[in-house]
Amino acid sequence: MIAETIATQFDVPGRLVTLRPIGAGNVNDTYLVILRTTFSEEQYILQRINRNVFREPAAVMANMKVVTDHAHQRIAAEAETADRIWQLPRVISAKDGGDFVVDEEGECWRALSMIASTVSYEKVGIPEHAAEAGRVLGHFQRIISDFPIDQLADTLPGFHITPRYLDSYDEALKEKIGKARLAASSEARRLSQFVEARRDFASILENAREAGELVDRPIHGDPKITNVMIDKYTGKGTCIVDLDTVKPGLVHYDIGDAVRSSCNPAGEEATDLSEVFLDLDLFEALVRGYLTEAKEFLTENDKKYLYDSIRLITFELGLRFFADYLAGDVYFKTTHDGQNLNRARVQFSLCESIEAREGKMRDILEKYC
Ligand code: GN1
Ligand code: MG
Repeated sequence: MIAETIATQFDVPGRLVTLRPIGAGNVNDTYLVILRTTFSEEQYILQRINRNVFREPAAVMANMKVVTDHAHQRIAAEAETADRIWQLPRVISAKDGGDFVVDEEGECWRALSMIASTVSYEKVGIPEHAAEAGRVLGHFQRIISDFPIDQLADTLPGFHITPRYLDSYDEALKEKIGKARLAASSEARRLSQFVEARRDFASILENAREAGELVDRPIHGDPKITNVMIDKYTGKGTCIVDLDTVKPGLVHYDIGDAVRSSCNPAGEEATDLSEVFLDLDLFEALVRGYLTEAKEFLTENDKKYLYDSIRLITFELGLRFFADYLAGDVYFKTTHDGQNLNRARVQFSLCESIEAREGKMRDILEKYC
């Protein structure tokens, strides 16, 4: 169903003026909706939840509701002493009172409040931005760290369990299309060797969890730099958006994802691999910002696995893109052929750069932990 028909079904005053696609998400479709009344303008964010990825949109929305309610209370309680106004979108109810609207085709739509006067970027160029990305993630994790995980549904089973992505990769290679795509490209074969050399490493966080060294907590799940909103006027981070992957998991998934996304100045869609690397200045800034908030809740065991989580989540995203390419581009949205293969090349290249900088990265982590 067209978004225009859905846009008027939420509890926002005014008449619909326009609606335009925004954001660069690889999963959901996102629009900015503008409505006007006689004396004001209202804007909100409308999203169609990708049912191919999120099989239970109702559970996603239930998680989002309870976590944002909790986070809003924590933000209010700390407001007096905070160095900025921290924000977080709230779920806007539908006119029928529900948390989302289901259209005739069974697609689920939700509305979220707009965090005005903020911007987000696809890449990080300066350490100040990386520091804000770290701070915003640390702040979010901290204010939800006391939320009981048994009240959160697992909305995406297997998410960030790296060995499971290896299984999907192996499955993809058994199919006709996977075999054909591998045979057709020497670059794909090079990437498959990259994967083979890291098979054992893929279980490092899951092994630590099984051994009881690491425990599940509420996590964001997708703290890539486009989800970090920066105040247009002050340059400070104000919030993290895209809360549909908030669920129980290891905080390491978030840390790894934030670093791989914020410390590669070339971004995820780079085509020239020589521009892809882990920038240590951006990394140091991100770690400094993150630990300002996270020092309070990270355990000694958590700290032990920080470097590995960065290497792992970068490898994992490369593997996810690569497996999706081999499976025929069925998960991540693409705009052109070979895009997922290229995205995989970028993440694997970044992973190599992270491996080459292990000593320096560990020193930086040590300095701020
Ligand atoms: C997807 O939809 P988006 O762009 O926020 C993906 C993340 C990846 C990211 C890479 C639910 O996030 O895990 O890191 O693409 N989200 C899901 O760009 O799979
Ligand atoms: Mg997302």
